[in-house]
Amino acid sequence: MSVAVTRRRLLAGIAGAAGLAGTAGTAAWASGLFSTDPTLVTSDSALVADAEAARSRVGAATVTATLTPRPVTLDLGGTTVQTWGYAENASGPLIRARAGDLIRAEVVNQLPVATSVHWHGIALRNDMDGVPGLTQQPIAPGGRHTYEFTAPDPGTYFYHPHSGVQLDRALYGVLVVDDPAEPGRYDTEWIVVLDDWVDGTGRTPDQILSSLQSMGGAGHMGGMDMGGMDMGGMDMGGMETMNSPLLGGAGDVAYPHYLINGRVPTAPAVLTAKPRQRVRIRIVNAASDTAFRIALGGHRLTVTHTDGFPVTPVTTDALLLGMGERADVTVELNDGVFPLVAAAEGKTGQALAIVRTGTGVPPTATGRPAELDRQVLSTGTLDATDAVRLADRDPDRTHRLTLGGAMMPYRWTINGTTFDESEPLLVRQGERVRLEFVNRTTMFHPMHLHGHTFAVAGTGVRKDTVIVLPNQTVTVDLDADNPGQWMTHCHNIYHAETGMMANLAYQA
Ligand SMILES: [Cu+2]
Repeated sequence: MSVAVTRRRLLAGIAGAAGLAGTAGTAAWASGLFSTDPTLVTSDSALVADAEAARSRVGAATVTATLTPRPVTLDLGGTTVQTWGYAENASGPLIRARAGDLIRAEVVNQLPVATSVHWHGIALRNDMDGVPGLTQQPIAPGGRHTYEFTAPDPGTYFYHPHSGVQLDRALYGVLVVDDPAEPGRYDTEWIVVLDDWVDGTGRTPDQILSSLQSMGGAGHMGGMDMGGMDMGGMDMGGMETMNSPLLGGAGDVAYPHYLINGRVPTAPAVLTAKPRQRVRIRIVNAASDTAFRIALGGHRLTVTHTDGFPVTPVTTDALLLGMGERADVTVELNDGVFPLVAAAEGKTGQALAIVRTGTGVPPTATGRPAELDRQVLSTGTLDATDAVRLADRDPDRTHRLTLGGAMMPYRWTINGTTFDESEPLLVRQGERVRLEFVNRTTMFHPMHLHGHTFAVAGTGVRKDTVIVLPNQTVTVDLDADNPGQWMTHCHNIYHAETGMMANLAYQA
């Protein structure tokens, strides 16, 4: 997800980049911060600082963290992998603050490549958004960078690099912003991080990206993976279709492992509580190419939040979460041992954790709770609570983002162009902006917007990442109240990296 630049802005940025010879080398960061385009609110604008000043709270606490992205050896549960991570476990360090707190995170880059940290879902100051080439310089190998921003809204968030396909390693962590007015209608809390895993099993995510591009998805026909080819270093064992009844084309990569909290299903994480306790489960889909269908055997899930923001609670058997989406659910626990399963939607395989409140036979690694095949809820159908509903207002401006692309050649586009050829989508501060995501492909795309939480048309549910199904349109509205330069992109990391990104650009 490195940012290339439009030709126009590249020309504007050359003067600024020239003085930075010797670092990073690519043209990718010759835009944005270094742009001399006077018509745009760049991340170093006084308007960005003004917005932060309005957000900051007198007497707020400061939460500090140090993130050291580095080569690590992880034990996924009998499977040991060499990878890159922020910690010695695949869930990453938890950062926890209260709404309004200042978060100060120092990043010490011990990777052999440049990196960055994006704070996914947070309506933060633009110059801390972590997009190399647009809001900052990349953090060079051996370099340091300090992120400092107010986290205004409570909720479940996460953070990860916005550099290449680094997210598909163990470079992510959860950021929980607690609500000072939390009603606390639960006894305990678990954090559940979902991931699709390949690194250290024979190929790196960068090699998968290369093979997708060079093979052009050979063997894929109309979004269907015919299997059998050497993709991702996996023996796919003959015919495999990556199609889902809920999503259509469900992914481009068959991963060897699916993880909950960094563990494979044969050595699952165990979550413990007492019978009849109410647990709040904060679920984060940190995967790069996999949506998950989640269920807890013997229970129903009451969804209370998605992407940090509250919804009218809905009880369901199972829940579908796309890449980059989060959901908070509450469950009143029965007495016994239960499987918490996240099935890789449209793929073969699943992630597992064990919920234990008493005695019982542990679930098997491949057991499939019946709840997975009952009622399955998609977060985009939830209703916003009145407290977070956007006021009724006609849009001042509408941008249509037509999503295009295919497996062969492996190239994903917005409005017919990859990001490096695209023009910014212009907005002005104070406007109500409508985005129409029009999907003309056979794949689903979880579309994410930085720095804002939009309202999905129809239900008003507030989200920063929304699934757009094949041949469907999802319309969202947002208040342009956070000046700067923001990415909107598919959160399939391979789609984003090969072009499915755009820049929502505030005009001065
Ligand atoms: Cu996509």
